[in-house]
Amino acid sequence: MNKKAIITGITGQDGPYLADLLLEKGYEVHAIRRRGATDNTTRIKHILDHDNFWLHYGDLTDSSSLVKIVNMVKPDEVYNLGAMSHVRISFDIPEYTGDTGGLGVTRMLEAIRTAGLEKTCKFYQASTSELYGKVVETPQTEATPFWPRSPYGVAKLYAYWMVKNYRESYGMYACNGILFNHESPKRGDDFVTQKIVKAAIAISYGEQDKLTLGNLDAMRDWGHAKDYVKGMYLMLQQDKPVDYVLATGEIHSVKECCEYVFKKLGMPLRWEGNGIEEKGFSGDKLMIDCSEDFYRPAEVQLLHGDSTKAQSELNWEFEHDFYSLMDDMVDTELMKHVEK
Ligand code: NAP
Ligand code: G4F
Repeated sequence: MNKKAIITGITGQDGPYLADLLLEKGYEVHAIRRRGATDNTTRIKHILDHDNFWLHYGDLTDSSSLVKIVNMVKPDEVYNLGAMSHVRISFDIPEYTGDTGGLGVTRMLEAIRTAGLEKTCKFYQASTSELYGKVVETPQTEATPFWPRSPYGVAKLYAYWMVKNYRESYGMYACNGILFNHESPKRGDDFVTQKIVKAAIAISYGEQDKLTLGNLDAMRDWGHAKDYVKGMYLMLQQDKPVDYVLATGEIHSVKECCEYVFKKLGMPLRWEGNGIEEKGFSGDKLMIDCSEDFYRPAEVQLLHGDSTKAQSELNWEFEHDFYSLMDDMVDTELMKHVEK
């Protein structure tokens, strides 16, 4: 019998990569999508007709839909990737962010329990390095204390503890993957790496004048989503549920990301000014400036992960470093431009 998995967040970045991986492994994949006024299945077009892939309408804010789907599918594994995942926007919609990313996890765990599957169904929670927020030690490991700095981070902290609580209270195989930033050609347009890639290409084609960003000095540990979904899968294939950090251990600033991408497109950058006044030029042309609009009320300045535990206990490996990640994103976006 094929294993059955439910994935929430199938229309986002990670969902499609995880679905590809599980389908390759012979799983029957049931994915939950929200109804949208516009088509939100662009990233899963290639698997919509796959014999082992099913889409169900549901919502993490709607218990009845989750209960119905879990009861019908009776999954072996649930990967809970659904959330309002944009940190800055979580300050604009804090209540909804908590409802989806926090309470949504409890709803999903309860759906599994009420279906009587708590001893057989394994649960993966998409936890995050945003839990570390105002970091108290560097690099961050599974033992580093948390200090979230946004409604998003706080919602995910509640979810993190609910997962632990269901593990301790009901003996559920439930674990948190504490994932550092991971990107890909499927990354949403309003996250910084994709925003930089798309703007730099549009500027190089004369379709956009300049790029406006927020905190250029923020540092992130950026990996490739394709590598990270393999870690999610591995976390559910062990004898015991354990929480793991996934990270590359390599950090770069937003400014370095701009420098690499613009240089790759033949527009090397030089910088003038500081803070909000800092500007990036190529030759004499203004390419990048900054605006308060893209800062957060509380910034997370540095995230730097240590994934030694996942590497040694799960044999998790990542193929992509920062440069090959950015190359993949730029090359894919360039190809789309050529095909337009
Ligand atoms: P993403 O691209 O923003 O995708 C989020 C997904 O959640 C989308 O499919 C979205 O559906 C769905 N969703 C939002 N609200 C929902 C609701 N109320 N009910 C059901 N589904 C809902 O995020 P991602 O980058 O793939 O990340 C996947 C998960 O990992 C998220 O939980 C994120 O917080 C977490 N995470 C991400 C990173 C990272 O660097 N990418 C790092 C750590 C943790 P729509 O298309 O309908 O909006
Ligand atoms: O790409 P970002 O929006 O990602 P952020 O805030 O680190 O969050 C992502 O990673 C988390 C894991 O650590 C996930 F949990 C979360 O769901 C999401 O996937 O911003 C990266 C950095 C930030 O410091 C931000 O202040 O880039 C800085 N930045 C500078 N200018 C900008 C911009 N970010 C965005 N989105 N847009 C800008 O114009």
